[in-house]
Amino acid sequence: MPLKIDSAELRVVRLPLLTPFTIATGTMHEKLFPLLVLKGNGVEGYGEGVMDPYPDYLDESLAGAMDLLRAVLLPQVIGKSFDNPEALAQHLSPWRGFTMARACIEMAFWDLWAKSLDLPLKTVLGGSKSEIEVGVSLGIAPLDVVMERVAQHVALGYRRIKLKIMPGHDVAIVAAVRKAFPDIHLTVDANSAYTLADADVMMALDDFALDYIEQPLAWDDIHDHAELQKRMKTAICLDECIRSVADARKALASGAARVINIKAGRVGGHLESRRVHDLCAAWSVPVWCGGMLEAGIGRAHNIHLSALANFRKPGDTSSASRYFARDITNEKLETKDGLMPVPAGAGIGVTLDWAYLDRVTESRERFPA
Ligand code: OSB
Ligand code: MG
Repeated sequence: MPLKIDSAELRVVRLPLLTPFTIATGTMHEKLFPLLVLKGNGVEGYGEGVMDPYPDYLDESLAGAMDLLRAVLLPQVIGKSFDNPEALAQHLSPWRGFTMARACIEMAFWDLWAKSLDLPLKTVLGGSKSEIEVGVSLGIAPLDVVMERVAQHVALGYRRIKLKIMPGHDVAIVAAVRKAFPDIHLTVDANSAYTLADADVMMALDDFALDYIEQPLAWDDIHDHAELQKRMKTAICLDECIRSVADARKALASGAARVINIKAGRVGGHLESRRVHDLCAAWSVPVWCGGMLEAGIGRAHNIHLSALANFRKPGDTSSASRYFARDITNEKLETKDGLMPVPAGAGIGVTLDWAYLDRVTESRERFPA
Protein backbone atom coordinates (compact mmCIF):
# COMPACT_ATOMS: atom_id res chain seq x y z
CA MET A 1 0.00 0.00 0.00
CA PRO A 2 1.50 3.38 -0.98
CA LEU A 3 2.49 5.59 1.94
CA LYS A 4 2.24 9.35 1.46
CA ILE A 5 4.66 11.75 3.16
CA ASP A 6 2.42 14.69 4.08
CA SER A 7 4.93 16.95 5.78
CA ALA A 8 8.27 17.13 7.54
CA GLU A 9 10.09 19.01 10.24
CA LEU A 10 13.86 19.40 10.16
CA ARG A 11 15.75 20.51 13.25
CA VAL A 12 19.36 20.98 14.21
CA VAL A 13 19.91 19.74 17.74
CA ARG A 14 22.85 20.40 20.06
CA LEU A 15 23.65 18.06 22.94
CA PRO A 16 26.72 18.46 25.16
CA LEU A 17 28.86 15.32 25.56
CA LEU A 18 29.54 14.19 29.14
CA THR A 19 33.13 13.35 28.18
CA PRO A 20 35.00 14.95 25.27
CA PHE A 21 35.71 12.27 22.66
CA THR A 22 39.14 12.36 21.01
CA ILE A 23 39.97 10.40 17.88
CA ALA A 24 42.86 10.75 15.41
CA THR A 25 41.12 13.61 13.57
CA GLY A 26 40.25 15.75 16.60
CA THR A 27 38.14 16.16 19.74
CA MET A 28 34.34 16.34 19.89
CA HIS A 29 32.83 18.27 22.82
CA GLU A 30 29.21 18.19 21.74
CA LYS A 31 26.93 16.40 19.33
CA LEU A 32 25.35 18.70 16.73
CA PHE A 33 23.00 16.87 14.39
CA PRO A 34 19.95 17.11 12.11
CA LEU A 35 16.77 15.51 13.41
CA LEU A 36 14.09 14.78 10.82
CA VAL A 37 10.42 14.08 11.47
CA LEU A 38 8.40 12.74 8.53
CA LYS A 39 4.60 12.70 8.91
CA GLY A 40 2.13 10.58 7.00
CA ASN A 41 -0.78 8.18 7.48
CA GLY A 42 -1.31 9.64 10.98
CA VAL A 43 2.12 8.56 12.23
CA GLU A 44 5.60 10.08 12.55
CA GLY A 45 8.93 8.64 11.43
CA TYR A 46 12.21 9.84 12.89
CA GLY A 47 15.71 10.05 11.44
CA GLU A 48 18.99 11.44 12.77
CA GLY A 49 21.89 12.63 10.63
CA VAL A 50 25.45 11.54 11.45
CA MET A 51 27.46 14.13 9.51
CA ASP A 52 29.97 16.16 11.51
CA PRO A 53 29.93 19.97 11.36
CA TYR A 54 33.03 19.81 9.15
CA PRO A 55 34.39 17.03 6.93
CA ASP A 56 36.91 15.42 9.26
CA TYR A 57 35.55 11.86 9.42
CA LEU A 58 34.18 11.70 5.88
CA ASP A 59 33.65 14.39 3.28
CA GLU A 60 30.14 15.48 4.27
CA SER A 61 29.44 18.55 6.41
CA LEU A 62 26.40 19.60 8.41
CA ALA A 63 25.86 22.80 6.44
CA GLY A 64 26.16 21.01 3.10
CA ALA A 65 23.77 18.27 4.17
CA MET A 66 21.23 20.77 5.55
CA ASP A 67 21.31 22.72 2.31
CA LEU A 68 20.73 19.61 0.22
CA LEU A 69 17.94 18.36 2.49
CA ARG A 70 16.21 21.75 2.51
CA ALA A 71 16.62 22.71 -1.13
CA VAL A 72 16.46 19.37 -2.92
CA LEU A 73 15.84 16.09 -1.08
CA LEU A 74 12.90 17.04 1.15
CA PRO A 75 11.02 18.95 -1.58
CA GLN A 76 11.43 15.84 -3.76
CA VAL A 77 9.61 13.55 -1.31
CA ILE A 78 7.05 15.74 0.50
CA GLY A 79 3.54 15.24 -0.85
CA LYS A 80 4.60 12.06 -2.68
CA SER A 81 3.64 8.44 -2.08
CA PHE A 82 6.05 5.53 -2.01
CA ASP A 83 5.22 1.83 -2.01
CA ASN A 84 8.14 0.99 0.25
CA PRO A 85 11.55 2.32 1.36
CA GLU A 86 13.16 0.95 -1.79
CA ALA A 87 10.93 3.18 -3.93
CA LEU A 88 11.91 6.23 -1.88
CA ALA A 89 15.64 5.42 -2.10
CA GLN A 90 15.26 4.90 -5.85
CA HIS A 91 13.64 8.33 -6.14
CA LEU A 92 16.70 9.98 -4.54
CA SER A 93 19.27 7.76 -6.25
CA PRO A 94 20.25 10.08 -9.14
CA TRP A 95 22.06 12.39 -6.71
CA ARG A 96 25.75 11.72 -6.13
CA GLY A 97 27.25 11.14 -2.71
CA PHE A 98 25.70 12.74 0.39
CA THR A 99 25.01 9.29 1.83
CA MET A 100 24.51 10.79 5.30
CA ALA A 101 21.95 13.34 4.13
CA ARG A 102 19.97 10.77 2.17
CA ALA A 103 20.17 8.28 5.08
CA CYS A 104 18.45 10.83 7.28
CA ILE A 105 15.34 10.70 5.04
CA GLU A 106 15.60 7.01 4.16
CA MET A 107 15.77 5.95 7.82
CA ALA A 108 12.95 8.28 8.90
CA PHE A 109 10.86 6.73 6.12
CA TRP A 110 11.64 3.18 7.31
CA ASP A 111 10.39 4.19 10.76
CA LEU A 112 7.25 5.75 9.26
CA TRP A 113 6.64 2.70 7.08
CA ALA A 114 7.15 0.21 9.91
CA LYS A 115 4.80 2.23 12.14
CA SER A 116 2.18 2.27 9.36
CA LEU A 117 2.41 -1.51 9.28
CA ASP A 118 2.41 -1.61 13.10
CA LEU A 119 5.59 -3.68 13.07
CA PRO A 120 8.95 -3.20 14.78
CA LEU A 121 11.65 -1.81 12.50
CA LYS A 122 13.79 -4.93 13.05
CA THR A 123 10.96 -7.10 11.72
CA VAL A 124 10.56 -5.18 8.46
CA LEU A 125 14.35 -5.20 8.05
CA GLY A 126 14.44 -8.99 8.52
CA GLY A 127 16.07 -9.18 11.95
CA SER A 128 14.86 -11.20 14.89
CA LYS A 129 17.17 -10.68 17.88
CA SER A 130 15.54 -9.26 21.02
CA GLU A 131 18.86 -7.98 22.37
CA ILE A 132 22.21 -7.24 20.77
CA GLU A 133 25.79 -7.58 21.96
CA VAL A 134 27.67 -4.33 22.43
CA GLY A 135 31.17 -3.09 23.11
CA VAL A 136 32.53 0.39 23.74
CA SER A 137 34.71 2.77 21.78
CA LEU A 138 37.15 4.57 24.08
CA GLY A 139 38.73 7.86 22.97
CA ILE A 140 42.36 8.87 22.97
CA ALA A 141 43.54 9.92 26.46
CA PRO A 142 46.62 9.59 28.71
CA LEU A 143 47.52 5.99 29.55
CA ASP A 144 46.25 6.07 33.15
CA VAL A 145 42.88 7.42 32.00
CA VAL A 146 42.59 4.78 29.27
CA MET A 147 43.45 2.00 31.76
CA GLU A 148 40.82 3.22 34.19
CA ARG A 149 38.14 3.46 31.49
CA VAL A 150 38.94 -0.02 30.19
CA ALA A 151 38.67 -1.48 33.71
CA GLN A 152 35.38 0.33 34.29
CA HIS A 153 33.78 -0.89 31.04
CA VAL A 154 35.07 -4.44 31.36
CA ALA A 155 33.48 -4.49 34.83
CA LEU A 156 30.19 -3.28 33.33
CA GLY A 157 30.18 -6.32 31.06
CA TYR A 158 30.82 -4.73 27.67
CA ARG A 159 31.64 -7.49 25.20
CA ARG A 160 34.53 -5.78 23.43
CA ILE A 161 36.81 -2.83 24.07
CA LYS A 162 37.85 -0.65 21.14
CA LEU A 163 40.75 1.74 21.67
CA LYS A 164 41.17 4.78 19.47
CA ILE A 165 44.75 5.12 18.29
CA MET A 166 46.90 7.60 16.37
CA PRO A 167 50.62 7.96 15.71
CA GLY A 168 52.36 8.37 19.08
CA HIS A 169 49.40 6.85 20.93
CA ASP A 170 49.33 3.28 19.75
CA VAL A 171 51.63 0.36 20.55
CA ALA A 172 52.43 1.32 24.16
CA ILE A 173 48.74 1.81 25.03
CA VAL A 174 47.68 -1.44 23.38
CA ALA A 175 50.52 -3.33 25.10
CA ALA A 176 49.53 -1.99 28.52
CA VAL A 177 45.82 -2.78 28.08
CA ARG A 178 46.54 -6.26 26.71
CA LYS A 179 48.89 -7.01 29.59
CA ALA A 180 46.29 -6.02 32.19
CA PHE A 181 43.41 -7.73 30.34
CA PRO A 182 44.86 -10.78 28.55
CA ASP A 183 41.48 -12.34 27.64
CA ILE A 184 39.17 -9.51 26.55
CA HIS A 185 38.03 -8.94 22.97
CA LEU A 186 40.20 -5.96 22.11
CA THR A 187 40.30 -3.87 18.90
CA VAL A 188 41.81 -0.58 17.75
CA ASP A 189 40.46 2.16 15.46
CA ALA A 190 42.90 4.53 13.73
CA ASN A 191 40.38 6.64 11.77
CA SER A 192 42.76 6.71 8.79
CA ALA A 193 45.76 8.12 10.67
CA TYR A 194 48.44 5.89 9.10
CA THR A 195 49.91 5.11 5.69
CA LEU A 196 51.71 2.07 4.29
CA ALA A 197 54.94 3.80 5.37
CA ASP A 198 53.87 3.06 8.98
CA ALA A 199 53.98 -0.69 8.37
CA ASP A 200 56.33 -1.12 11.37
CA VAL A 201 53.63 0.18 13.74
CA MET A 202 51.06 -2.11 12.10
CA MET A 203 53.40 -5.09 12.45
CA ALA A 204 53.91 -4.27 16.15
CA LEU A 205 50.11 -4.16 16.62
CA ASP A 206 49.87 -7.56 14.95
CA ASP A 207 51.17 -9.26 18.12
CA PHE A 208 48.34 -8.40 20.56
CA ALA A 209 45.64 -10.84 19.44
CA LEU A 210 43.37 -7.97 18.42
CA ASP A 211 39.97 -9.00 17.00
CA TYR A 212 40.65 -6.54 14.18
CA ILE A 213 42.28 -3.23 13.39
CA GLU A 214 39.74 -0.69 12.15
CA GLN A 215 40.42 1.68 9.25
CA PRO A 216 44.18 2.16 9.68
CA LEU A 217 44.79 3.79 6.27
CA ALA A 218 43.27 6.58 4.18
CA TRP A 219 39.48 7.08 4.28
CA ASP A 220 39.12 6.50 0.54
CA ASP A 221 41.82 3.90 -0.15
CA ILE A 222 40.65 0.29 -0.41
CA HIS A 223 43.72 -0.68 -2.44
CA ASP A 224 46.29 0.13 0.24
CA HIS A 225 44.26 -1.73 2.86
CA ALA A 226 44.46 -4.82 0.63
CA GLU A 227 48.25 -4.39 0.52
CA LEU A 228 48.41 -4.10 4.30
CA GLN A 229 46.06 -7.04 4.93
CA LYS A 230 48.41 -9.30 2.90
CA ARG A 231 51.19 -8.56 5.39
CA MET A 232 49.15 -8.85 8.63
CA LYS A 233 47.60 -11.77 10.44
CA THR A 234 45.19 -9.49 12.33
CA ALA A 235 41.96 -8.89 10.40
CA ILE A 236 41.43 -5.44 8.94
CA CYS A 237 37.97 -3.95 9.51
CA LEU A 238 36.91 -1.14 7.18
CA ASP A 239 34.72 1.75 8.33
CA GLU A 240 35.29 5.02 6.39
CA CYS A 241 36.13 3.22 3.12
CA ILE A 242 32.72 1.52 2.87
CA ARG A 243 30.08 3.97 1.69
CA SER A 244 28.10 1.53 -0.50
CA VAL A 245 27.68 -2.14 -1.29
CA ALA A 246 29.89 -1.51 -4.34
CA ASP A 247 32.69 -0.42 -1.99
CA ALA A 248 32.11 -3.56 0.11
CA ARG A 249 32.34 -5.76 -2.99
CA LYS A 250 35.67 -4.19 -3.94
CA ALA A 251 37.01 -4.55 -0.40
CA LEU A 252 36.00 -8.21 -0.13
CA ALA A 253 37.17 -9.15 -3.62
CA SER A 254 40.55 -7.49 -3.14
CA GLY A 255 41.08 -8.85 0.37
CA ALA A 256 41.13 -5.38 1.94
CA ALA A 257 38.86 -6.39 4.85
CA ARG A 258 37.92 -9.50 6.81
CA VAL A 259 35.38 -7.62 8.94
CA ILE A 260 33.14 -4.68 8.04
CA ASN A 261 31.74 -1.93 10.26
CA ILE A 262 28.29 -0.94 9.03
CA LYS A 263 26.95 2.51 9.89
CA ALA A 264 23.57 3.05 8.28
CA GLY A 265 24.15 6.79 8.21
CA ARG A 266 27.43 6.35 6.32
CA VAL A 267 26.07 4.07 3.57
CA GLY A 268 22.82 5.95 2.81
CA GLY A 269 20.44 4.11 5.12
CA HIS A 270 19.03 0.72 6.06
CA LEU A 271 18.60 -0.66 2.54
CA GLU A 272 22.23 -0.23 1.62
CA SER A 273 23.22 -1.46 5.11
CA ARG A 274 21.25 -4.64 4.46
CA ARG A 275 22.92 -5.06 1.07
CA VAL A 276 26.36 -4.79 2.69
CA HIS A 277 25.21 -7.15 5.46
CA ASP A 278 23.96 -9.73 2.94
CA LEU A 279 27.04 -9.49 0.72
CA CYS A 280 29.30 -10.02 3.73
CA ALA A 281 27.20 -13.01 4.82
CA ALA A 282 27.73 -14.55 1.38
CA TRP A 283 31.48 -14.10 1.88
CA SER A 284 31.32 -15.48 5.46
CA VAL A 285 32.56 -12.09 6.63
CA PRO A 286 31.10 -10.85 9.94
CA VAL A 287 29.77 -7.31 10.28
CA TRP A 288 29.07 -5.14 13.29
CA CYS A 289 27.21 -1.88 13.79
CA GLY A 290 29.36 1.19 14.29
CA GLY A 291 28.28 4.43 15.91
CA MET A 292 28.68 8.19 15.54
CA LEU A 293 27.86 9.17 19.15
CA GLU A 294 24.19 9.16 18.16
CA ALA A 295 21.39 10.50 20.31
CA GLY A 296 18.36 8.31 21.01
CA ILE A 297 16.83 8.29 17.53
CA GLY A 298 20.00 7.27 15.69
CA ARG A 299 20.89 4.85 18.49
CA ALA A 300 17.47 3.14 18.28
CA HIS A 301 17.88 2.76 14.49
CA ASN A 302 21.31 1.20 15.02
CA ILE A 303 19.94 -1.26 17.58
CA HIS A 304 17.17 -2.46 15.24
CA LEU A 305 19.63 -2.85 12.36
CA SER A 306 21.92 -4.90 14.60
CA ALA A 307 19.10 -7.45 15.04
CA LEU A 308 19.99 -8.88 11.61
CA ALA A 309 21.77 -12.25 11.78
CA ASN A 310 25.17 -11.38 10.29
CA PHE A 311 25.79 -8.67 12.89
CA ARG A 312 27.99 -11.26 14.55
CA LYS A 313 30.39 -9.02 16.45
CA PRO A 314 29.57 -6.58 19.26
CA GLY A 315 28.66 -3.10 18.01
CA ASP A 316 29.49 0.40 19.31
CA THR A 317 25.89 1.09 20.33
CA SER A 318 26.58 1.38 24.05
CA SER A 319 24.44 2.97 26.80
CA ALA A 320 23.16 6.47 26.01
CA SER A 321 24.09 7.54 29.55
CA ARG A 322 27.78 7.16 28.62
CA TYR A 323 27.38 10.06 26.20
CA PHE A 324 24.67 12.41 27.47
CA ALA A 325 23.37 13.65 30.81
CA ARG A 326 19.93 13.57 29.21
CA ASP A 327 18.88 12.14 25.85
CA ILE A 328 16.10 13.37 23.55
CA THR A 329 14.09 10.15 23.82
CA ASN A 330 11.78 9.12 26.66
CA GLU A 331 12.98 5.52 26.64
CA LYS A 332 16.37 4.86 28.19
CA LEU A 333 18.70 2.98 25.86
CA GLU A 334 20.91 1.24 28.39
CA THR A 335 22.91 -1.98 28.31
CA LYS A 336 23.03 -4.65 30.95
CA ASP A 337 25.93 -7.06 31.02
CA GLY A 338 26.95 -5.95 27.51
CA LEU A 339 23.50 -6.55 26.05
CA MET A 340 21.23 -3.83 24.65
CA PRO A 341 17.52 -4.71 24.39
CA VAL A 342 15.89 -3.96 21.04
CA PRO A 343 13.12 -1.44 21.83
CA ALA A 344 9.70 -3.05 21.52
CA GLY A 345 6.71 -1.58 19.73
CA ALA A 346 6.18 -0.26 16.21
CA GLY A 347 9.00 1.34 14.21
CA ILE A 348 12.13 2.23 16.16
CA GLY A 349 10.16 1.84 19.39
CA VAL A 350 11.27 5.07 21.06
CA THR A 351 9.45 8.37 21.46
CA LEU A 352 10.72 11.94 21.56
CA ASP A 353 10.88 13.92 24.79
CA TRP A 354 9.47 17.00 23.03
CA ALA A 355 9.89 19.41 25.94
CA TYR A 356 13.58 18.63 26.30
CA LEU A 357 14.03 18.47 22.53
CA ASP A 358 12.69 22.03 22.24
CA ARG A 359 15.28 23.20 24.77
CA VAL A 360 18.19 21.72 22.82
CA THR A 361 16.90 22.66 19.36
CA GLU A 362 19.07 25.19 17.51
CA SER A 363 16.85 25.66 14.45
CA ARG A 364 13.59 24.33 13.12
CA GLU A 365 12.11 24.31 9.63
CA ARG A 366 8.81 22.97 8.32
CA PHE A 367 8.09 21.42 4.94
CA PRO A 368 5.88 22.64 3.36
CA ALA A 369 6.80 25.95 5.03
O1 OSB B 1 35.31 5.68 13.66
O2 OSB B 1 33.80 4.56 14.59
C1 OSB B 1 34.34 5.65 14.41
C2 OSB B 1 32.77 8.28 16.67
C3 OSB B 1 32.78 9.38 15.83
C4 OSB B 1 33.33 9.26 14.58
C5 OSB B 1 33.87 8.04 14.15
C6 OSB B 1 33.85 6.93 14.98
C7 OSB B 1 33.32 7.07 16.28
C8 OSB B 1 33.33 6.01 17.27
C9 OSB B 1 32.35 6.10 18.40
O3 OSB B 1 34.13 5.09 17.28
C10 OSB B 1 31.26 5.10 18.31
C11 OSB B 1 30.16 5.43 19.30
O4 OSB B 1 30.38 5.27 20.50
O5 OSB B 1 29.07 5.88 18.87
MG1 MG C 1 35.69 3.71 13.01
